Amino acid sequence: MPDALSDPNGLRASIDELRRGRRFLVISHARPDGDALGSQLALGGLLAMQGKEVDLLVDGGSPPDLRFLPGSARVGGKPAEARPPYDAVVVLDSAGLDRIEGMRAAIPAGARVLNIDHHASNPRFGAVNWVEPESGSVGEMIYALAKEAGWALDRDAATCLYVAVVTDTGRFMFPSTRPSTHLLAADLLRLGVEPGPINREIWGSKSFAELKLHGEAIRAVKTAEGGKIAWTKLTPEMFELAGIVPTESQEFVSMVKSIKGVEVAMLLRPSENGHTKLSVRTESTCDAAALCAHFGGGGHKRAAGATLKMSLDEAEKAAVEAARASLK
Ligand SMILES: [Mn+2]
Repeated sequence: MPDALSDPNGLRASIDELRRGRRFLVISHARPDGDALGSQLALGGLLAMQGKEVDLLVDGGSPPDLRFLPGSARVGGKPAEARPPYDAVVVLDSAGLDRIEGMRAAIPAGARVLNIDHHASNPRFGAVNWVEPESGSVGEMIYALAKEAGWALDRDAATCLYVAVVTDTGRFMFPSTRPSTHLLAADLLRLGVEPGPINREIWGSKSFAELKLHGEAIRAVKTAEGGKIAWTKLTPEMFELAGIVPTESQEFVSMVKSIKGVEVAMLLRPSENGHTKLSVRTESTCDAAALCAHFGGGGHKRAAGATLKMSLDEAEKAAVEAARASLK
């Protein structure tokens, strides 16, 4: 990798751990995104190719929109599907151990945890920790791990890593995109990855109902601070009108962020128990992770989230106030 790793010791310790063990459990965060599930499947494939036994688990299983990933049918969704003992449990793309939610029950008491992540706020909860906050995705870390260990990627693992990278870098558009990110993508394409069909699966597979929900969300956009802050909220009425429940919010908040001059873009939507989920995307003038930490959430500097224990309307007021305060 031409861009230096900030934690090369973490990488070496991770490889040692994976070389030494024979049986592994690999877990990614609940309701996995492309980076979480793609990294999980790629690492699972790499370990299997080294003759290791690997179980893959994620709370709730593979989400329907990522079932096009090769191997995704192998991912279990219930803790009872774990088959201990394991030499180590690998936790991926999780800013804290709580991010794996119900899958904590799958980790045997006293198990060695290997924590591989790219969130700056990661509290190093593992026995072995490899954290690279400069990395745009965990997918890039798994690629670096394969290179360093001398483990060859097959086409399926390459496809999973490509999905991890292309989603977590916002199609190579987030500031976390580095020269090494594009070199890695080039290498994955040489291994047979087809970007066209993948992009169609991820961004070109909306139902008409989802598109209608997007329309409603656009109609509801509001702005403040002369257009520097923009937000929208998805109400239960909108979901009813469209007849769906989206599993993912990245596209809605990116849409708000695409307005010229917007420095803080926010999406509010209902979550369980009458609480509200907040997603934030920002320019360099505002730290999204700090804004969300205010509500007990977290994430990256330009992309973060939180769950507010408030109604949609109360959360809207609180989030806009916090956005105002956080603008430098
Ligand atoms: Mn990630």
